[in-house]
Amino acid sequence: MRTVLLFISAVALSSALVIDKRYAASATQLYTIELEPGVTRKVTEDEKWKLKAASVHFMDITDFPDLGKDVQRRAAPVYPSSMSQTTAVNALIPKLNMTIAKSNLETLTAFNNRYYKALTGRDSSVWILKQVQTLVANAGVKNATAAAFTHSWVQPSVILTIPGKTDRTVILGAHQDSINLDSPSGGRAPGADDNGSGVVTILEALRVLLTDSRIVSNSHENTIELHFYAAEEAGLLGSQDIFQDYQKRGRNVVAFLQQDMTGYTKGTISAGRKESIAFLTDNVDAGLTAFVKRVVAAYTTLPTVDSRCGYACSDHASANKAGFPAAEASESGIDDMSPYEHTPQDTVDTVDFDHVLQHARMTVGFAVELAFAQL
Ligand SMILES: *[C@@H]1O[C@H](CO)[C@@H](O)[C@H](O)[C@H]1NC(C)=O
Ligand SMILES: *[C@@H]1O[C@H](CO)[C@@H](O)[C@H](O)[C@H]1NC(C)=O
Ligand SMILES: CC(=O)N[C@H]1CO[C@H](CO)[C@@H](O)[C@@H]1O
Repeated sequence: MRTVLLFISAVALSSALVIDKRYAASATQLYTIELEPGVTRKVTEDEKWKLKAASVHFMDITDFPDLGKDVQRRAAPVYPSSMSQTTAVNALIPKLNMTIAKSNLETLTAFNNRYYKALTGRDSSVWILKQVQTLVANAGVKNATAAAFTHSWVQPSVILTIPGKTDRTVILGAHQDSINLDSPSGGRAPGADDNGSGVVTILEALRVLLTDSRIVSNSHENTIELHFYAAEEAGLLGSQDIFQDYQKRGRNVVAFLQQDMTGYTKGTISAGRKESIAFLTDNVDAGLTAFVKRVVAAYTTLPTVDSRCGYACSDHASANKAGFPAAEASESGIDDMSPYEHTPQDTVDTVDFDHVLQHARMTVGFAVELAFAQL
């Protein structure tokens, strides 16, 4: 019995050694985290995970101390007060197919975890990039670039750019990594809802968007980008790296919509509340958020609710800090969100694909309306 147990723990140990050693942190290495604008603390990696488990949100600004510094915040554009693409969007929405979204989510959750320092976290990123490249190639999109954005850790972010007539850029984002907070480096973290659901929502919206011949031929007004961020769970690392780069290059980002957790509805329903799409009201642009709510009213069958989650609770905080107008939409108000996030129980069977479909409808509406808007 004893030998068997030893054997099992040896197996567990070897499967935990999935960290690329170049990125392994020493137990005493200190990271600078920001808990509120200007409020920082130095912590070890272990202390980072303890704070996270206690639902304390932070940005790890160790490598990005200058994000948002001296930023020339441009006035956000005036977003459309009504929808002008209803014919096009209503033709696209019936093409959204949750069988494909579910199958993509099954593949994503099959990686042991999508931890940013793990080889499986790198492999899942490679898989996402391949999906995007295949969709773009199959649709014959002109001038699109789909590429890895590499960081100082092993998991790259993924960025797709479909240039329009102007450099004004509309971004749809989701984070691709997952984490098991009890065992970050090797623990099982399917991350179905958090936040595989956000990834498959925008992937399926992309597949359908690429059936709009105007977008395929680059005759839309504004440039469209899809971002799949690495290392969100470790303190918004991937999105900080990208938005620091965009800030330095003076990129003209006119709208950013982050979706983080788009498929868990049980919490809302069992609390006797109505299924809805929730919008954060803190660390976002109010005008853009109001516009996305109009998109929800026009193209989904759900009501919206307001929610708050404090500083740095997802990648919109990085865009906002860099001075770009950002909005964030999730499956429910903060109290009703998936209780399984960051655990091995965050699995595909807890995801309500009817709800994911509503997020995908919003995504298509948002992208097409803003692709053709004069901003
Ligand atoms: C959805 O996708 C699946 C898998 O590719 C396919 O078998 C099915 O026919 C599609 N459904 C519709 C309505 O297009
Ligand atoms: C697309 O690429 C072609 C040449 O490959 C170029 O002439 C055209 O200006 C590009 N269009 C955009 C919108 O970048
Ligand atoms: C809305 C939201 O942020 N959802 C989750 C997905 O990712 C981050 C990181 O885990 C979590 O903090 C969020 O709860």
